[in-house]
Amino acid sequence: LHFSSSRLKKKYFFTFLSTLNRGPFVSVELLNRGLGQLGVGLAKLLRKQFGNNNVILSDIRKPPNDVFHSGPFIYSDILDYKNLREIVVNNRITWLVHYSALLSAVGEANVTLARDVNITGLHNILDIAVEHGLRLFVPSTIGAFGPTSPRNPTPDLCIQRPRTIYGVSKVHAELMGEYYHHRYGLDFRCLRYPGIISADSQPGGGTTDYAVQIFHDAIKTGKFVCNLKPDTRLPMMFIDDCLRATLEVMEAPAEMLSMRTYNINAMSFTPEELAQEVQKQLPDLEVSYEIDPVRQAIADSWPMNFEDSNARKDWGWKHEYDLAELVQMMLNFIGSDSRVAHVN
Ligand code: AKB
Repeated sequence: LHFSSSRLKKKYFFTFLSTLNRGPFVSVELLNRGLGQLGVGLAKLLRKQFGNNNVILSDIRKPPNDVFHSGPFIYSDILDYKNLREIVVNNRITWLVHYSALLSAVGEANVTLARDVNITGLHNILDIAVEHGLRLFVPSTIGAFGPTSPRNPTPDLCIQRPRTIYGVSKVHAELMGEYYHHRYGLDFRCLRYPGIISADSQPGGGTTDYAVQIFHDAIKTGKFVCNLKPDTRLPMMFIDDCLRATLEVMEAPAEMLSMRTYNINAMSFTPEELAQEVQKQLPDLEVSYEIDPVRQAIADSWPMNFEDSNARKDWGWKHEYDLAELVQMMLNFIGSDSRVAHVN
């Protein structure tokens, strides 16, 4: 019905699904929210551009009602290869966006589950993509670097010896994707995301979560307890920039890509700098620090600044949001949301 132009022939299959019900240690809210924000956000963007019915979301859990009713949704388990194949064939899928992963902090608490979802899940996706000639996007992260990487700034190509299962699985994804590209001609594309800040959802088990939580707490209670030291500098990005970058690299003509895995960046700040920027709008905000040693050790091994000149040069990456605009957007969004909640 909708296949009148070649553009509309594309179908995207999102696997931002989780395997939560396999592990007893993970809170459903944490993992699902963390992954959902990007998958759902990207799906909205793609649906706007390519039509609602051409973008299929999948998960092993029923998503919130607004997502569930906003377009096609299919139950699917990343570890069930036959089911993945069935979905791809039955829906004539041509693009695959693979968001399934346990993030850094939650992964350290559930290494076996993280290994299953992040590594075995990726193997299934790679095989499906090669078998069916799909274009594949897999996000990577600043977490793919470690304490022996240059940290300020971190270039695209350098030592990668991460110390988390999340980081190890992401280096594995980068290398496997690139290997399948060279070996089998797979159209694999990958961006290393900084900490992504979104107002749509609660944080989801990552080390950069503090930079989302501060906005919720600032508006709800006027008090924020930060689990990283005040001078911990990490690269960050507002979600709208991240989603646009993802769509841009997916659409970039292959000849523009000199690499298959790119760093992307927008800004870099510390908890102290973020708190000061929020306090410009909410001067009564009280910030204190209770350091989480696991998250702090992870953050101390990650890039402080991310070097993304290759993305800028090759396919024209350009961020729009700096710290001040990010804070404004987050406060507007969460503020208006909580006012609506109060009225209701
Ligand atoms: C995390 O903190 O684990 C993620 C990431 C930077 O990949 N937000």
